[in-house]
Amino acid sequence: MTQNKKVLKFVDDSVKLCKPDNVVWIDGSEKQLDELRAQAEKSGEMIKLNEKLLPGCYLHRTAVNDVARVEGRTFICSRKEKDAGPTNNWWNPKEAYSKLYSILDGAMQGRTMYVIPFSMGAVGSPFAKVGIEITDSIYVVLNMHIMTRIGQRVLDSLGNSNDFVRGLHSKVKLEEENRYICHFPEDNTIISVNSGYGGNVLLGKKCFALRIASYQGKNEGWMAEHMLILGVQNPEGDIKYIAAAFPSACGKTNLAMLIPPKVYSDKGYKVWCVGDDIAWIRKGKDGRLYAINPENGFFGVAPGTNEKSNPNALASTRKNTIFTNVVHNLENNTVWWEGLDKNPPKNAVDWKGNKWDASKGEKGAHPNSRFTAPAVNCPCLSSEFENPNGVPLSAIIFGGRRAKTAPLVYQSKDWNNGVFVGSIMASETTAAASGAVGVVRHDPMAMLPFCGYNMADYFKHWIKIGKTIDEDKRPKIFNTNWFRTDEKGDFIWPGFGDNMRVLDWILKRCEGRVDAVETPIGYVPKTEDINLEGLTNFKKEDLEKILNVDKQTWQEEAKEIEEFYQNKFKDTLPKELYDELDKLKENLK
Ligand code: OXD
Ligand code: MN
Repeated sequence: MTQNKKVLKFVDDSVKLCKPDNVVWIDGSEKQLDELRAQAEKSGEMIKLNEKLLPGCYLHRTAVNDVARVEGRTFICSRKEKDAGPTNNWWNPKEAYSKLYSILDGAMQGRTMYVIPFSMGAVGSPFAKVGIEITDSIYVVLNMHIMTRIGQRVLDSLGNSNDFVRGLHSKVKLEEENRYICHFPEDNTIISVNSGYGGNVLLGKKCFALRIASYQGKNEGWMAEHMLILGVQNPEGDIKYIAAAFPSACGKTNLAMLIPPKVYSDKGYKVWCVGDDIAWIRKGKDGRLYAINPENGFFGVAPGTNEKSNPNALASTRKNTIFTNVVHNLENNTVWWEGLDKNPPKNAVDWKGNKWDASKGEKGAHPNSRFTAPAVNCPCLSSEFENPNGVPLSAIIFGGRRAKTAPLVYQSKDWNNGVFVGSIMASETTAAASGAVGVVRHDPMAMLPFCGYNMADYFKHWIKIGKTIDEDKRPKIFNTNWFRTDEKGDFIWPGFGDNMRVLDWILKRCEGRVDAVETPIGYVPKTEDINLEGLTNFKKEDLEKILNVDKQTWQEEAKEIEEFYQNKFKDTLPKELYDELDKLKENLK
């Protein structure tokens, strides 16, 4: 399929190491994919679902001990430890290669090795980057087909270039104690062993498009971010684009596919989805920042997705989708998860493969169960989705899941203050990564698990990018928090489609069409400027509550931030961020 000597050598070396029975190059043809689907069905790796109700859809179950990203076993293997920085696990590359090669030695005996050429970004886009993933999993091939652009056309676009990421994955024996997700940014290489969970094994996604790409972006002058991208169309037909960073399982997919409330849709507002998880951002010819979504599908969290919370996501999963670790509804050979509707199937199998009785109170779908759905299925997919030059950004939003502290929305004072706002992001942990859930942790720019190099240098890179853009062309930077709770622990803000009301304020601020209240942390809306029309059960007093910036709480937060900065980064942190912290402390006096 290719004459590229570097690609051929990578495959040859991997064959010598893993010793598969045979090697199959993925050309991207439907014929080949169909054969693989049939094979996976025959072996039980995937279950074919009801062709009438869910055409082209399959169900897969991972091993019970392999259901989320494993941050504790994810490594950045740079030559110098300081280049991985204080927030990453570091492993000396020599030792890491040696251990990984010993695990991979003969790991594919009796198996087939698949070679997947893939492109992150539309093939031929100036943003696009090529990868080759080698794997022994058909599930990985079929997911990569949905999540990226694969096949012969990718090899053709690569030509004889050496500019591709080498990804080597093997399930080996799915041993938890020998599970490693390793990145070698200086070698453009990723090795993942003993896992079959998407975030650990679809190497185009977190491993390449965030960890390796963030490192490439630092060296090449662009940014790889854990951000959704959406376009808000106003009644005149103008579309403004926003990128937003939220930690895993904090509603990026829901915001990216938002359906505006009636008061907005009646006037002609629409929201278009460009991406729900990753943005690659670079300066365009006109001096503004442009973003593409390097992916080609959605790897979304299933539980909680329903007709009300996210009808567009649900519609995206109605054909050619792979479901992982959800409930198998045997009544009609479809799928179900908690929060889909109030009617759990009576005759069903849970995510572990056991007969499931909903009335016993145990969850049927894993909280991190997923759908892998093609982007083209999405009813609100932006017409700019394939635009090789991306979309121009008017605003950037950072946000977390915070029961208290952060107001519904605030605007930073300028670019560096915005970088500060991103750097102090904190959020309650979710089921997307293994470990405790609901614990507040600092997660700068939602990149804590995904920055492929020293995070202090990453902050410097953000500051540097700001300097390269004229002030009037820089996107304005905001922070949102949909998750403030009342005394009973219930969410105060309705969220979902009603987040449009906040996006509306954000865009008005970008256009200088609305005033704001200056607080110690930034600009907060005047209550009358958040449109509450048509919102039942939500009072102006509730809005006042969630827009409130409590000085004492923020004084404590500032102490927290200082500790975080000092403990993690000490004097490696850019001076600009310490200056911003000083300003915040001063404002809070
Ligand atoms: C994801 C994640 O899958 O962040 O997008 O875990
Ligand atoms: Mn994510």
